[in-house]
Amino acid sequence: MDYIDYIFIKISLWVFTFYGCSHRDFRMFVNLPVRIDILTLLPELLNGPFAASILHRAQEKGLVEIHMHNIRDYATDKHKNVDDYQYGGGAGMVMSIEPIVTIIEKLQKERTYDEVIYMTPDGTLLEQNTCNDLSLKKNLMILCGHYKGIDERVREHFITREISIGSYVLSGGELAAAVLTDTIVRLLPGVLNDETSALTDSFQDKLLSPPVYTRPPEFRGWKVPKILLSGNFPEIEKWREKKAIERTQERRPDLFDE
Ligand code: 6GU
Repeated sequence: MDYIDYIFIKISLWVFTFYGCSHRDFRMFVNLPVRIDILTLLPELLNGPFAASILHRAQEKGLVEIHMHNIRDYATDKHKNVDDYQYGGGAGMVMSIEPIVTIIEKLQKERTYDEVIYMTPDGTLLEQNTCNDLSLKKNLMILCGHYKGIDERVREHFITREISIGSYVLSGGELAAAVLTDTIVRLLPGVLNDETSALTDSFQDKLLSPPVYTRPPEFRGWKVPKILLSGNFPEIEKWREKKAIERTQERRPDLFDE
């Protein structure tokens, strides 16, 4: 059944793309929840982020299913070991191949995965275009690394994408997986109340967002820019664009280079 779903989705995506429909239209049309399976040694680290706010609501609405799998449950020895010393010597443990492969293959028997993602500091730096791309997929598997990382053979034979969330080192891939999941889920149609709001995010058009204000119009003598109170929407749009460009030039000039 899942395989038939998959073929159906692939064919409809071609048809939609052919007729120039947006991917959001497509997602509305197939109306299937996105499934994200997270493989981790520390599921408790992820329960918090998924139990609140937008990620929680998206699950309640049936727009996304997030399934957590504890890699330790798939350890084969009686001590439930999931790591071992690295060949060749050196400090730090390496996550063993067997428990990880057992769970990946078990899941792959149940459905087809569009991507098997490994969260790692030496992966490709996460950018908005990757989030956009992943938000169009149906089944995603995310593997969180720990210690010195995972046995390289898992990466060679199972991983389709390796992602880092920045040039710094986290204790494990869990927080990075939470970041990645959030960036994907908020793009699914129906997740955000204001459907256009994800499209006007910083980065969606390679620009940072302009400054925003709300009431009161004056606080301790600090005034909201007059133009925003003018009701002149074409001029407001122009002002916002100018500010967005200024801000990008000032803070992230690299965004203009790409
Ligand atoms: Cl994905 N994992 C770890 N452990 N550290 C990171 C990271 C990922 N991205 C940036 N630093």
